Amino acid sequence: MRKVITYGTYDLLHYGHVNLLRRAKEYGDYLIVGLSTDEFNALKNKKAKYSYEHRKMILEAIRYVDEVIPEKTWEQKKDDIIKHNVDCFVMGDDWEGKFDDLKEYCEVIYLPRTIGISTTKIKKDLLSV
Ligand code: C2G
Repeated sequence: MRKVITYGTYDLLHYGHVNLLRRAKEYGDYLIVGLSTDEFNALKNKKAKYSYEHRKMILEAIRYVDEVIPEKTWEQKKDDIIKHNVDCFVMGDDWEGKFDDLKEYCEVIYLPRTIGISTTKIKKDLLSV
């Protein structure tokens, strides 16, 4: 079984997120999402609308997602890849190059972001309704 992993906040889940998850799953048979905890989001200077538990519940309902694990630190990726026997690490290309150190442990793929949608844009658009 070929295992893929990706990480993110996945707040206010939108079609850009689903597009990423769908394409990430094409690199294997089993997709793990390292979901940023509320505490880790604070380290990323992000405040998610939905709690970790609610963001996890929503992600687990996505057909491409096989497992959700907590992302608590920047440094855990290498350990996750080894512990879960991951073959491929996938992120959107806004992270291009940032995780190349993981090439020592698995394939590293950066996929084009979906243009025109983001959680920030959703929040801004709703404010102007
Ligand atoms: N994404 C995308 N297209 C968009 C928006 C997001 O492809 N229009 C991708 C991002 O590139 C990322 C994933 O969807 O791969 C999740 O996005 P975020 O929830 O914004 O994740 P981020 O805050 O970038 O957290 O350790 C890594 C971090 O946890 C990544």
